[in-house]
Amino acid sequence: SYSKFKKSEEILKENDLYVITDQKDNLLEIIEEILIAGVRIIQHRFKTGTDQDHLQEAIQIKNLCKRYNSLFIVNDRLDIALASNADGIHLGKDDLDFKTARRLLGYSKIIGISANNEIDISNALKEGCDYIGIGPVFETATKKDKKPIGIEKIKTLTKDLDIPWFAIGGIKSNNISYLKSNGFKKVALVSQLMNSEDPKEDAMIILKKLSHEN
Ligand code: TZP
Ligand code: MG
Repeated sequence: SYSKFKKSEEILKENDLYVITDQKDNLLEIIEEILIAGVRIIQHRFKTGTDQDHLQEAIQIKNLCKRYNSLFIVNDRLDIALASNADGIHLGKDDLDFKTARRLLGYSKIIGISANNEIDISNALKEGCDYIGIGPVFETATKKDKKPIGIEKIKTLTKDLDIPWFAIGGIKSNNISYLKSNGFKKVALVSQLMNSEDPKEDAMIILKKLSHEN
């Protein structure tokens, strides 16, 4: 049957740029700019504030994403993902386990996990995860506590991986060509767009660099 909406898995597969939010006064404006630029995957990352504020912001971003047929993924929090009717959740090491998330979210929602070694990846695949975030690739102020795993290690980890995976950590518009020349196709980033003076222009530049014509 025909639907004007793409399935979440298709959006994940077709898009190479995954943008994660930071806490900003003008966050909704930034998000709308990058949606206008063509970004189709947004993750809401909210680390400090009340649960009420967290959910309210999540619902606002979800509504924006819906207008632009974009995926809205919630970081860490299953309750916020459910309450905002997110398209999926991103789980790290300290978050609820995959099986519980799948049980509560169902099979129509996306579950992504963070991985930095072979065991993480094989567990994620066994559980039926929809995509993997791998990093940090480079050192990054956004996640100071994690040591970069580097390009060579990521190449080895992803050699036979056949679900979408996104490299993350210290990715900027000026190192995307380098990553691409090393076989990386998909990237996730925070600060490059969240701290940009012109998020729309910068998102367009990054999308262009990631595109196949480049
Ligand atoms: N996970 C691994 S590195 C990272 C996360 C959330 C932070 C990425 O932020 P930036 O600013 O794109 O380096
Ligand atoms: Mg997390």
